[in-house]
Amino acid sequence: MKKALITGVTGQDGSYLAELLLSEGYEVYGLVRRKSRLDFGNLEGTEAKEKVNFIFGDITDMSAMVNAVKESDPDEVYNLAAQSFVAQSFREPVASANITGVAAANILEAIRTVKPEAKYYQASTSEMFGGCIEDQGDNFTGYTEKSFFHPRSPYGVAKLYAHWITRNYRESYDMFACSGILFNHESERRGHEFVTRKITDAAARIHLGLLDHLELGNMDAKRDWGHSKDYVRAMWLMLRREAPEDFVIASGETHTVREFVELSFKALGTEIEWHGSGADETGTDKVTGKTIVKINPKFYRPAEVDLLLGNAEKAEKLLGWKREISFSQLVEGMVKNDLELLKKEAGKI
Ligand code: NAP
Ligand code: F7E
Repeated sequence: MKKALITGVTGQDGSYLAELLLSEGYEVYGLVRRKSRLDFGNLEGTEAKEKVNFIFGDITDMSAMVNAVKESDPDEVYNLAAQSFVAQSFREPVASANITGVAAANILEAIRTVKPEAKYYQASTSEMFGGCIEDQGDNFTGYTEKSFFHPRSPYGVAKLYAHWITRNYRESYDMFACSGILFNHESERRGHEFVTRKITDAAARIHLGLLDHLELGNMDAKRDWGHSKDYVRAMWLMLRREAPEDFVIASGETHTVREFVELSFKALGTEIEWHGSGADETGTDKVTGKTIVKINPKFYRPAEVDLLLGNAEKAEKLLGWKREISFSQLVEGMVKNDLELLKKEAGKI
């Protein structure tokens, strides 16, 4: 029986990855932070929670990571733990650097000293590319493993450190250490602070009469969105290879935040009409004329990632990876899930 250690097991990806590895017959160990209130995040209420062996520790603590590797004796280590919210990284640049960046070295060093033959996966990100239109030039067909990096947030800068230290351990110590450069991926388990879940939750609330309108920042930003379930499969496939290599994982489509809003409301039978531009833009319900979307500049970022589009050709060829959940299925699934959750909640009251 193979053994895997997952940091960030309570998060969106960590919970789906734990379920995938358990279904593949792995013994799964999950690193959990000590909190004042015991909380297993996205694993709460799942069958996986009963099967995962939890180890308490913080990835910023080197000794905790040595203990975690000793206790789990893993064949594979997936480092998914991070301060993963880009907007927050502008408010907490140093904490983000320590958790999202430098802590990767704690884990790599723990593996090197305790179990150097263990395979390591680093959760790298499309944020490292930065998405500047000027960088992309004409005939841009998407970022690949060979594209250059230009991170536009403290989060992106921190992730770039983790990305390079992973490559450095591979080249210096011949360790199986690789990175998946994953583009945005969402799901019914996405945190409510991210734009997709904020939109699907608000659309469901507005539909049920629980919220007046939704407030957003930059609706022109474009993202390459996929489903987390498809993306965690790619992580596992990367560690099944004979030799470590980095891979871009993306859907190959890009959509604006505005399109995500339109599709979310459409899933509930509401068509939106847009008026004005910039901070004055509003979205109204085509039938009732009521304003249901407004701009609030407080959600703008000091530096924005304008357009993300990935090219996952290498992963498709060498890993046999293909996404199975389309953009419209992703949006509809998230909206329906939020509607059900809110109805259940209302039933309880
Ligand atoms: P997420 O839902 O925010 O989960 C982050 C996880 O990290 C949580 O389990 C959190 O634990 C844990 N964590 C945070 N700080 C920690 C610390 N100091 N010590 C130990 N654990 C800590 O993130 P996600 O969306 O699943 O993403 C997984 C990874 O992929 C992250 O590294 C993210 O940066 C990266 N990534 C995500 C995307 C995406 O679009 N989702 C794209 C590219 C890369 P708590 O439950 O205690 O908070
Ligand atoms: O923002 C715009 C915002 O916070 C997406 C993380 O998983 O993916 C994620 O980072 C876009 C940005 O995700 C609001 O300005 C407009 O352009 O959902 P987000 P993100 O920043 O792309 C990458 C790949 C990761 O690695 C990260 O860990 O939406 N936007 N209005 C808004 N964003 C938010 N959050 N809230 C708004 O009201």
